[in-house]
Amino acid sequence: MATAMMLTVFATCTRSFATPFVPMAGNRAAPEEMIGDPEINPYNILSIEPRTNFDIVIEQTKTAILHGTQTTMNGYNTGLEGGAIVVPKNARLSFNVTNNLRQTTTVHWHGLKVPNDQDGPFSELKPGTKVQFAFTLDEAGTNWYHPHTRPILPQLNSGLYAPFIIKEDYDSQYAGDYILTLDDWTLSPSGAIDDRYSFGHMEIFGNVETVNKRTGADIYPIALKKGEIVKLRFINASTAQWHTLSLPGHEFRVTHLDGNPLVQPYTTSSIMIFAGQRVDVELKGKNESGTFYITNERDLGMRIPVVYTGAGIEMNSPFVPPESKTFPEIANKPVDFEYVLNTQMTRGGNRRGMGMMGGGMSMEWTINGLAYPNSNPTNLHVGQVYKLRFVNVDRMMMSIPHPIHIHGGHFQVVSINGSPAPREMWLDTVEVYPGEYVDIVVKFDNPGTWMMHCHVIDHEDNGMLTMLVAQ
Ligand SMILES: [Cu+2]
Repeated sequence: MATAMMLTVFATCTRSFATPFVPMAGNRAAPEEMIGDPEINPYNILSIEPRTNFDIVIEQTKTAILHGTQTTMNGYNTGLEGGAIVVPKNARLSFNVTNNLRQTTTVHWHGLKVPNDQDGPFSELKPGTKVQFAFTLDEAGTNWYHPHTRPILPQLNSGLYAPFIIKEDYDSQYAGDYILTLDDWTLSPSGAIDDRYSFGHMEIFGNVETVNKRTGADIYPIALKKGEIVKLRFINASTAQWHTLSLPGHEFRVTHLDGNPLVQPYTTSSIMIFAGQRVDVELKGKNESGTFYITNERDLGMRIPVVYTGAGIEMNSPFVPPESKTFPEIANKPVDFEYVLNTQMTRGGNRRGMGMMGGGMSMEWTINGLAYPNSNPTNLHVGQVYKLRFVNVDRMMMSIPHPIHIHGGHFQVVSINGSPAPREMWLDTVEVYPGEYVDIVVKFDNPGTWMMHCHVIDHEDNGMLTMLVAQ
């Protein structure tokens, strides 16, 4: 009872979020002279030739996120930095995956439109075993891959994620093409990943933030010349945290959301990226010298240096916007299925993370009042267009937007709180703010049982997951 009252008292207001974290000393930005050579950034994939075959080894690694410490983590080894995969579109791809961990895992290709049996969540990979995936992708874009073995939180939090880039022909015309995978970690002073996830500890918001698993002055710089345009591919691999990124004195031109090219690209001074989402932007050089920093709303080490290296040749954007593919008459189409997102107290259960409340009680996150595996699947027909509504009625303490992710393809965001979406937006993960609702339309081209879940992994692990069964 006391706990329930506390939750009510601390109910949050829409779009006004407390961001609790455990501050950690020694993680502040370093002076400018400590920035590395701007010409050296292994996450600049401009010169990386796309390949159709990859061997992926899942293994334990050690990384010095904090100076003088070693963080034991897990990772994908593909031979490219950070386990990256860079492939061409319209080619038959194959991936030979070996699990060298002592735990069972799965590989999910987030954002890729693949046949259901290649999607990954149901293909268990036991320790010491191998599995092969093969598929063809006809759309370029910035995606990523990560485990989907429930509970997902410990594996994703252990650093098990990597970028998956399908290159477009014109990407090679940029002056640079950078992958920037964002994450936050709860690290002890010795550098160990804090794996307790106890309620009140609030692991979901870490105390160290990283770009490509590096923090502060260790983050690789982006080299830029006046007049040139570079492409920046942001991926949010955080299990819950969102990042609002800006670069003083500059604007971003957003070309892709969740890997999908925008019919109408737009210019903005800041981008917001929720767990699971990707945002591709163009950045044009305005100066010949100086260093600027892309930062987010916190001071936990996410500072990406943009280093000017002189005057370049004035460039025009190579980006080619696609034709509109919006479904006809979607604005007036009635809602086919509604999903009410909420939290509730429950007794017992094998809950982890934020779900643990003590006293035999735990929290669960629900869709239409039910937590997975009790949630009701939705039956759909392949090739038919459906309008889905997500209503976030969650008013509990620490209610945060639920980024709802659907496997198996992309959906179009039609409206937010009844107002038309600001532009034609195709996503695979859409944020639904507390007290708000979002309408999307989706059409499955491939049959199968597709997951739909919150990409705040604690919410997913504690119930906010259901199935869309396309037949
Ligand atoms: Cu959620």
